[in-house]
Amino acid sequence: MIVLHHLEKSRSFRIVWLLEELKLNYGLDYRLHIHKRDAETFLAPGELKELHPMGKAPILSDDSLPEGNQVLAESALIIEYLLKTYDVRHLFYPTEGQAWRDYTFWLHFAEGSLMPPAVMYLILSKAAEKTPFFARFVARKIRDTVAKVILSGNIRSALDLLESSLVGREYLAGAFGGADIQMYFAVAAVQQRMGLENRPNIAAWLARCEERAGFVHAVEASGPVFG
Ligand SMILES: N[C@@H](CCC(=O)N[C@@H](CS)C(=O)NCC(=O)O)C(=O)O
Repeated sequence: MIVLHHLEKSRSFRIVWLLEELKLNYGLDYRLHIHKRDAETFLAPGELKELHPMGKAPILSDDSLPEGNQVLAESALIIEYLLKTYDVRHLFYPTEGQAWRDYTFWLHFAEGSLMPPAVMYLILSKAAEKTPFFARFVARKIRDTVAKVILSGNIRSALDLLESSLVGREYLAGAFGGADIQMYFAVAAVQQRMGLENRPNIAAWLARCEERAGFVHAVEASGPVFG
């Protein structure tokens, strides 16, 4: 049995979505365990640390793996594992050529290049909002300066690259697949916090992702992606 430990309103939504796509196409069954965030800190609850030393979601276990190695963390690994093991018709991942290079690039770009500045911006924003009133102006100034000097430039470059990569194509590696799932969360998070400015190809790609039955089922199963 596959068990997914999902943290509410988090990037582990990706894996719920992928599992729903696999369920629709292959009848793959899985159990979903939804963990609540700490109301005060918004962090993951301590119980995730009992499953994996990092204590972050997603965490997936599959009892068809060898004993002692049944627990997986990191969204990119989990996506690769699920596709290599269960997507036997290669519906969601290309295995060679430019399509494979595009798939692998975006699979890693999401966590390696786009999420770090996006999360940093989110943390600075949250810190500014939690700062006592008399010092909040200063905290916001720090956030805006860091955002202007480092974060916005990196995020803008990432969005520009994505926008141009989507010219004339519906999905990141040609056909819909694991790379779209991995990137969707990162891009939708940026859209939520900072907006996309005028990037019609990205907006159309996000909408295409959200229309998929697998995406809709994943939201039904796990709740809203953001909160
Ligand atoms: N690179 C990891 C990141 C995992 C991660 O940071 N997960 C977040 C979910 S958005 C988490 O569990 N945050 C709660 C916490 O850090 O306590 C992945 O892609 O799986």
